Amino acid sequence: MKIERIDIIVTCPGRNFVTVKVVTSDGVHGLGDATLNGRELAVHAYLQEHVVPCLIGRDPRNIEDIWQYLYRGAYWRRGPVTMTAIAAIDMALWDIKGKLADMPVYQLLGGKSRDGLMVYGHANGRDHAEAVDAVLKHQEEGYKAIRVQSGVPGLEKTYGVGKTQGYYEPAEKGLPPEEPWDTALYLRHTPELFRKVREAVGPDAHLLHDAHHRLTPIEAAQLGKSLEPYRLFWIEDATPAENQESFRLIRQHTTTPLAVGEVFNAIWDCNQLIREQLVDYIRATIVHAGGITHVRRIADYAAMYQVRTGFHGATDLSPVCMAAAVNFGLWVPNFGIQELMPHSPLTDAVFPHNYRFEQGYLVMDEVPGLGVEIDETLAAQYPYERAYLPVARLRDGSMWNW
Ligand code: CS2
Ligand code: MG
Repeated sequence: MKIERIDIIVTCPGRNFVTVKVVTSDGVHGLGDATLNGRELAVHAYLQEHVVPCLIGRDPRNIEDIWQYLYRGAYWRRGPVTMTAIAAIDMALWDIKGKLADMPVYQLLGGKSRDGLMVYGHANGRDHAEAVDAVLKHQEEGYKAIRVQSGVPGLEKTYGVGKTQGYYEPAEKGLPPEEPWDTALYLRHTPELFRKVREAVGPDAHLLHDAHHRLTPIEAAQLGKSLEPYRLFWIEDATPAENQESFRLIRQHTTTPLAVGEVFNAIWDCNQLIREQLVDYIRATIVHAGGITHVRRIADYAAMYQVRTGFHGATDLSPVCMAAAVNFGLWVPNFGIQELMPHSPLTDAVFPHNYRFEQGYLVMDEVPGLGVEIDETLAAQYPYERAYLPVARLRDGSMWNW
């Protein structure tokens, strides 16, 4: 059996997605998500110009050897573009292997460890009242875990608060929008937001919050400490994690659990964080961290230190990645939680998939491969439109972390 063709499908049903389709000489095909929000065409070019020529004619069943070939053979190892490209090929090869075996990928990994994945939804509000309403709405919809983000009085815009309720897509067409940031205002108002939310939602709901890389370590420690009365499930991206050691300072001051890793692309990005148990959940996701083959290594390493998975699941990860994440989450023993920002109905039509939301969990049937397809005719109707994630600046104009 040989890899006969590799198509790279770029489509923009409301936002850009890049999808790899690997076609074998036996007519079996597999899909992989290659979407890197704001840098989509970099991955497209990496695949088209540097990966595809090397894979035509290879045996698609040799997943590990192809992974090692693409990782070691690049010479210039790691990085979001390289590891997203490798991830896309890897997902597609696992999809093919599942179809050949007539099994879901979770069976190939080791079978089910659970019947469904507990997910967390996004409750956003321009102010605290709207945020509380959004949390209660999510609770009514059956979510057991809810991420809460709200506007900050005195700040025109902030991360996580969309123009409309429910659906939040940060990338905007045109050049990167600039958003103001003021940490002091955020630290002053966030505890009050969670006091109101916890009071409204009761003691059982899992509440999460994303600080989105915006705090220094001591500010993150202050936030974690101030939120302890509201017993969060986690604070995510409390501080930029290139300096893994910085989480030691946060840990010294607060017991609020910490999650990190959606921008990670290799096990080395989180080696110290896991080994020193500086975090409680690792968020490295299948599309940006080298695919199922590499994320499995991260999860197994994390399990040795009682760190659980909490994969990224934003709207810029396509249903192909989400299908892979559901297969992975059904198997992985140290599963923690799965993020779920529902895609738009149009995106779901472009990517018909088997996973579905039921009473706070993602479940899927026993379908071969990843359980997702792409409607290429519909996809072709939505050409790529360049879009960027925002940038953030402090009041004095200094560039900050969006
Ligand atoms: C966020 C993402 O979902 C999250 O936790 O951090 O929405 C992130 O901002 C986007 O995925 C960036 O493309
Ligand atoms: Mg995040």
